[in-house]
Amino acid sequence: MMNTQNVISGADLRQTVNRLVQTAPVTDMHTHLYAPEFGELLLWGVDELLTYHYLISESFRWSEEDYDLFWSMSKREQADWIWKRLFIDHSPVSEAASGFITILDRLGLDVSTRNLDDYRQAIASRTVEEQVDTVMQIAGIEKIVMTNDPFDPVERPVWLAGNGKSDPRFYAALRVDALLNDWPHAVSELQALGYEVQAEWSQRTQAETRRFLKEWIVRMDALYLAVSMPGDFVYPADDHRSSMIDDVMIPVCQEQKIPFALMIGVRRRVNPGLKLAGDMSMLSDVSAVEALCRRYPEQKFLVTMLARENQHELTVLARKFRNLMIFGCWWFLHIESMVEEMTRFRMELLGTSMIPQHSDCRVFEQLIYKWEHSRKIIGTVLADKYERLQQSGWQVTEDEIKRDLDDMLNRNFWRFLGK
Ligand code: HDL
Ligand code: ZN
Repeated sequence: MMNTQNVISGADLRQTVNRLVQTAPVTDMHTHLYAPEFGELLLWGVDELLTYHYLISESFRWSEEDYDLFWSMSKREQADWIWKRLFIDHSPVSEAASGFITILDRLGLDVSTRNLDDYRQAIASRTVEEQVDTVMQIAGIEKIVMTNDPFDPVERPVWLAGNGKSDPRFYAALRVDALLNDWPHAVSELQALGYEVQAEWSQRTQAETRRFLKEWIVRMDALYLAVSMPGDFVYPADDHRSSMIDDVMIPVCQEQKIPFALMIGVRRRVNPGLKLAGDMSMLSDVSAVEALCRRYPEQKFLVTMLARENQHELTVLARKFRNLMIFGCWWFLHIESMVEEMTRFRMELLGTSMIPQHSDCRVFEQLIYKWEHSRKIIGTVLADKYERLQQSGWQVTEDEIKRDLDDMLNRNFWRFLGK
């Protein structure tokens, strides 16, 4: 018999969901943020926020200036350049631009003054530790999963000095795109780190690449192994990617008992002049994910795809494979219209057995807007579904709403990891 103590009446339901969704603790399971121990890798403050690569590409739509002229500017000059074009000369109505305004307001700054130097001064008056604590509290973020790359010369020494796991709020994900997408470069990096690998796919090279992954998974206590793939990723195939997955990545993930995260559908540098801002999305092949899930039923796969056109098929696939956990509205899909569309059909097809969002934040204060906007949408969709249940006499309790939100925003991730 159900506990009728805290059944929510119809009139209070939506209000209760909205209250609970705004405060539900979140594990942000894919970000490019870092704990303060990582020093300059942790980006924060007004100039980093305004030079976010999303805003760089949007600003160039209002400029005929030479790309290299922009890249020759200081970070502050770039921020001023973007502020003028996206905020003063034109209204900041895009997701990323309006997000900057949301951040300023939630940090208690007076948005009506539009005085960028005042904002800079106010935020720069804090220590990075204070800003991390403040932002995580405002955004309701309990745990953050970083994106960690042993090939990064700035990051590697932090791990080798044993300082990567100092802050218990931050977790590692081992990211090794080069192993899949730029093997020649990976070979030179691995050789420089003392691993006996060669370009040809010998048993020794496979064993040494597995040793590299195992050593770094252990060193980082990595929660999962992550790679991003272009949309032309096909599997199985008689190519390097399939060999790397079958001979190295899957065996290591199975031995270390961690999920393999695939982020599929990026076409890098379609406009080289924009650098990091020049990446594009592309239609991908969901059957590659299907083949992996079927071939490795004991292996857990975390998957997100970049093209809107792939989302419904990927969601249907998740109905077929319990070792597939789809997550987030990634990158160009992290906009209100797509979060709404994707959250609706994901919930209609999977119930609450999915991870509706991750932030992908690169600059720390972005947690504030990326999560506030998404929480509202997730709450609205969930309330719609509860109301339909209620119309049929199904009564929802406050504890059940908390449970469902905790599943989607936190527990589904950790449960999938077996933690
Ligand atoms: O490959 C990735 O993890 C992407 O998220 C890229 O980092 C991309 O530049 C990004 O920041 N997307 O939000
Ligand atoms: Zn990312």
